[in-house]
Amino acid sequence: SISKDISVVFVLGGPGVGKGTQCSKLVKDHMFKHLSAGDLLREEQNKEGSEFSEIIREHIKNGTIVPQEITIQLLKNAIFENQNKFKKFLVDGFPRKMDQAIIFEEEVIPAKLALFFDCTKEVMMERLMERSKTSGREDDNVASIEKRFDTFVKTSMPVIEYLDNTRHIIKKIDCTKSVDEIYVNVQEALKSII
Ligand code: UP5
Ligand code: MG
Repeated sequence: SISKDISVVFVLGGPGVGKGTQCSKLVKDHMFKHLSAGDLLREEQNKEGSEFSEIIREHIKNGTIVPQEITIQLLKNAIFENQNKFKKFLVDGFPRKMDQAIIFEEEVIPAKLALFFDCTKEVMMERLMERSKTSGREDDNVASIEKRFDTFVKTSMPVIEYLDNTRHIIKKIDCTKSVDEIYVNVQEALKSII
């Protein structure tokens, strides 16, 4: 089972806002284990013989949310496998739908904090179009990006509001700035943990 001594931080925000970028910096400086839900899903999608490949591929291409039981199982396994080595976990890009938030905090572990990376759509689109030149990601094209934005606004913003108004664990960070300026604010927001 999952140890009660670990700290989980949710890292949330729209597509291309810079979740992965900031998590990589925290890993270098502060001994976090970084778990990106999207990366875990892409890895499962590419695993030979996975019964979930097709369903994951379809959801990622359409920018919709993979059924929560698949993602929660992947996260739970990854935390379990790493909890002897790490005490602090960055859960990046999750939860992004209400059912995921409720079930994860009930059945896996409640988060200590949640970062909300806030940015304009124009800036996020620009970052993703730049990344699309080299990322090889099947969802880095204008049609998929528009769908990811839609899902973020309709389905994921309510989770951020719940974590803010009901759980009181949201720290909002302006992510229109440079990577290093944002990182100063990220570390400040996490000072009770790092
Ligand atoms: N960049 C970063 N910060 C910058 C800055 N301050 N200034 C200038 N450039 C900056 O950054 C994106 C690009 O911007 C990079 O080129 C970076 O160098 C530059 P990155 O750090 O990669 O942004 P990130 O927020 O991680 O963007 P990502 O595309 O990964 O976010 P998404 O939330 O869209 O993608 P994710 O991988 O989390 O999810 C993909 C899909 O998986 C979802 O759409 C969904 O279909 C599925 N999914 C689920 O179904 N359930 C889940 O729980 C999670 C995912
Ligand atoms: Mg990412």
